[in-house]
Amino acid sequence: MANRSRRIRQQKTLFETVPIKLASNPNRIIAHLDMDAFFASVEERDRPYLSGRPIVVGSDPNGGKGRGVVSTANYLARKYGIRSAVPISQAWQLAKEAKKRGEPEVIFLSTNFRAYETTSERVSGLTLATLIKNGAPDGGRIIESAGIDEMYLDLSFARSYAKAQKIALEIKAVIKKCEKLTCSIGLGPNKLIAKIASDFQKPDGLTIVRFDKAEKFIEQLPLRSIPGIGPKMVSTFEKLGLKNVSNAKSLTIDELTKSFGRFGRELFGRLRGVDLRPIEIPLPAKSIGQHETLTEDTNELGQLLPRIEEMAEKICRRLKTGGFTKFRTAILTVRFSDFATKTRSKTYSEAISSRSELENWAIKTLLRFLDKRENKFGQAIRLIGLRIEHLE
Ligand code: TTP
Ligand code: MG
Repeated sequence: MANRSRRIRQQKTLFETVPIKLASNPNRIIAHLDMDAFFASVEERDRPYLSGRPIVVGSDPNGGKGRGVVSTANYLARKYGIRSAVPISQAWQLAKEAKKRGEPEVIFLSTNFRAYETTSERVSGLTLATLIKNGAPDGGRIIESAGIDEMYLDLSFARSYAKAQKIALEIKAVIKKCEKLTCSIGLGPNKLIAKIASDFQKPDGLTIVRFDKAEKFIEQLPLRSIPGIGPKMVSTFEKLGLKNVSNAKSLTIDELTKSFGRFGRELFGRLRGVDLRPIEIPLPAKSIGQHETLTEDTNELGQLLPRIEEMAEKICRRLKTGGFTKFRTAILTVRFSDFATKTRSKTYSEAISSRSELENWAIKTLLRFLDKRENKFGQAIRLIGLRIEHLE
């Protein structure tokens, strides 16, 4: 035992990568899902007459005098050099040149965020449903939204890359079938590797990089493709004579910290394919909540009432054992059988302590989800959750 701890201490000082690598969990499997040419794909899907044409979504090109930028271009328009953040006037010019060469004309469209947001919500619902169907813990920290068209998934519950791959393929198939959209997924031991992998074989790709291959995978990439390394950092590396990931690994943590401040330590790990960031679900600080997936989807009040009563009771008990007496905000979450999830909250002007008040509000709010007010199609409920915040 003594020998072993001396050996680890020695390695720690001799070889700085060891403590960082030891901290990684080899059983973690993380996926990053990113929709392909998202805004443009939604437009193409919703207007079938655009199918197969180069599409640019962004601000008004105004005959080449427009001042905004391109939000995104589909893959056909990208062939003309048009992509996100390119000035719309330049995109117009590139489109004009393509047309002169006799290539298909580019269609310019303005953004329609509502359509992208609702599509994004449905994609998240379909993904969550597929995960739960495959044995993921319902209500667990398994999905982190990372933007309108991307999310991280914790597939560690799959226990093997083979199973995780099967789940990823199923998610892709479900999204394709239900939303008529493609996405690309990366699987890896952490968020960093998964994110890079999802971009590796776009569109409609699936790239798997296992724990033991992560460092080699990162090594062959240009520095710019490591998330967190922007053009400014690349030029700092270049000034130090370091052109790629493999060169950059020659720097110690201290040297990286000197050049890049506090991010240096994180960077030391990233250059080695190590990333300890957890899947994060933005949870309100200092809150107490309960949720329950019902044994059977239902919209019968008689089945739901006891659940609410029980949750209110447990929450108020935990409020007291947590050293609080009152709360100001109550939140009810309802997940329907199609996985659409809705939340309603109430903030009291003065903090309250009453369990029956919490219960009454929750039941009154739940009733809205059982009739036409909040449930037009009479869907059954799959999960209910109750939470209190602003504890005093
Ligand atoms: P991305 O996922 O970066 O791009 P994308 O989905 O269009 O294409 P890819 O297949 O390469 O993933 O961004 C998602 C959406 O966010 C994109 O469709 C439009 C929007 N967006 C902007 O509005 N401006 C930008 O600069 C970028 C990068 C994206
Ligand atoms: Mg995308």
